[in-house]
This record gives sequence, C-alpha cells and structure tokens, in this order.
Amino acid sequence: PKTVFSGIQPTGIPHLGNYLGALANWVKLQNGASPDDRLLYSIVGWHALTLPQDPKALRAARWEMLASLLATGLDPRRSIIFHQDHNPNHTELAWILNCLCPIGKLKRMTTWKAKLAASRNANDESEVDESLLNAGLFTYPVLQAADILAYRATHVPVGEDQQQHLELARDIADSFNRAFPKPKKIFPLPQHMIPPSKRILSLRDPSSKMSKSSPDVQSRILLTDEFAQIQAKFRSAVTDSQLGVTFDPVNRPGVSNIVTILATCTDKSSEMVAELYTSKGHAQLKMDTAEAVESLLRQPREEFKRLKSETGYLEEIAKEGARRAREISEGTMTLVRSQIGLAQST
Ligand code: AQP
Repeated sequence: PKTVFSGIQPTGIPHLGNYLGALANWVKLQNGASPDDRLLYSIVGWHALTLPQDPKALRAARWEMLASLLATGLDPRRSIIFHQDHNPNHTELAWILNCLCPIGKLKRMTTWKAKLAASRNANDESEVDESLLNAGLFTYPVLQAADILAYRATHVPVGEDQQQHLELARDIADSFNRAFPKPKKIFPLPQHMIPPSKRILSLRDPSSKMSKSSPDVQSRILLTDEFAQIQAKFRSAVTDSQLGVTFDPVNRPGVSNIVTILATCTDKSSEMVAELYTSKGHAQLKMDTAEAVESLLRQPREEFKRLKSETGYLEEIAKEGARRAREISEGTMTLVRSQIGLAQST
C-alpha cells in the first residue's frame, strides 16, 4: 500500500497554479486510491513563517485553506487533512534531520539561491544583506523532509518546482537509514509524483510562476474568483504583439501559458490546442480559456462559500485530522528516538 503525503502553505487563497499543479491531483489520487492506501494532506503553517506573516491574516488563511481543500473535493473520510502546526512531531523530526543534513546541500537548493540573489546588494553584487534572510528559509527543505518522513510516506505529489526538495528528502532519508540501520531501516525513500500539468505562469509576468504572494492580484486566478473576475484577469493577461496563436514557451511565454491552461482544463495537449487556435486571435483564446476555467472552478467556489462560515465543522475536521496524523507520526518517532539513543530501546 501507498502512503501519500503533500502540503500547501496557508499564504492565501489557492490559485489556478496550486489547483492544476497540486490540489486537483490530490483529489484524483484520493478518488483512485485503494482502501489500504493512506493519504495525508497538510496545511503547512510553519513553512509559511519563513516569510513575514501578519498574525490575523495567517489565522484567517489557515481556515480558508482548510475550506479550500474540502471545497476542491478532499474527503476527510478518505484523506487525513490537518494543520502541520497541530503536530509537534514535524518540528521534532526536523531538528534531528537538521543534524544529519550537510549545509552544502542546502546551499545548492535553487529556492535558497533565488532568495540569496534577491537579497544581494544592488551596488555590490558580492554583498548579501543577511538581515533579510532568516535561518528558517535556509532549513525550509529539511522541515519539508520531516513532514514527509514523519509518516514514512512513499509518494509525494507536488509540482515540478518541488523536485529538488524531494530529492533532498530522499537523500536525508537515506542518510538516516545508513547512520541508524539497527534494528531496522526506518524510512522508505519517497517518490515524486509529478502532476500531468506543467507549471502555470503569472498572467502579468510570464517569466515567473503564478504565486500566492505576488503583490499583483491580477497575476493570479483565485479559487474564489467569480466568472467576471476570471474574464477580466484573462483579458488583461500579458501576451505579445505577434498575430495568431502558437505553442512556443521560450519565445512566446504569455500566449503559451494561456494555451497550457486551456489544454489542462480541457484534457488536451498544448500542441493540439495551439493548432485549433492557429488562425484565431488572442482575445478569442483568452475568452475561451476564461470559460474553461470557470467550468472547472465554479463548483469548488460555491462549495468554498458554503464551508467558509461553517467554523465548528472546520474545527472538528482539523482536530480529527491532527489526531489521526499524530497517531501515525508517533509510531515513527518512537522508532526514531529509540534508534538514535534518545529514549529507552523498546
Ligand atoms: N504556478 C504553479 N503552477 C503549478 N503548481 C504550482 N504550485 C505552486 N505554484 C504553482 C504547487 O502548489 C503546491 C503548494 O504550493 P505552496 O503553497 O507550498 O507554495 P509555493 O509552491 O511557493 O506556491 P505559491 O502559490 O507560489 O505560494 P507562495 O507565494 O506563498 O510561495 C505545491 O505542490 C506547488 O508545487
């Protein structure tokens, strides 16, 4: 049987990239799972703290994310849905794994390199403003490894952008197994499950991915957007001045991103969609894509509106999810503590 684990940060309402790159796939996995497979989906609040968060906004975002996960079709009877910060086993294991992870490996993470690049002194490229970088940002991938390994997960469905972090989690699992092999190797090496859809790009700046934390709200379609907002955002999406539609992500990233979105929503290949639109205008492509997105998001949006105010129900789901998650991770931690010599051998 499989143990599937994945997480999402409570940093805002999920966007179309999160939906196509992660959430829709989580639901598909859940609905195709066999009865003895285990599925865990976590709202990773500790990861969110690596960037400054307003406490009131964070509190709201945690509940909104839980409502979003349920609205997209995750079913608490089949999946364990929980807040990471309700299970201290994650941070306990993260500390132990930090002590096994060479800093050289963390320095090679592209996410870390991007943060470093962003904090370079504008006048002197070799100078990094270290006051902009906290230790949590550096060890973020170790906490992610702990999230996965605490449940001895075998499969991790996350976007392409997370591949390097997953490789690190495999490396850390292997290091632990080698360092503490007795009486048994505890961790399976988790496999990356890349969703069929590719990275969705920002509608305003197709050189970066669609992201919850971009300051430009026009750059992303939210799960809660009404049809009129979806249409307006596609209308103002950045394309190019070339006539017609082709799928050419390198030279025409804006148009190609919209083609990818329409293709993913309609279960076609990007090449096939581009062919259908060769002689049509950008406006037509944008409006048809808005409609395809609307038909995908309408139901989750309505369900989100209904669930948002059901605070008692959401609290119950979170509590039960945390209880079930802890029950599993305690089993792992009992073995871990014992094998590394922190607790009585059982
Ligand atoms: N643009 C994207 N296209 C496809 N998949 C995406 N994911 C994120 N953006 C895209 C996938 O969504 C899952 C959850 O992401 P996350 O919340 O852990 O953080 P992130 O990857 O950093 O996503 P955001 O939306 O850009 O959040 P912020 O702005 O807060 O950093 C992951 O599986 C990710 O691959």
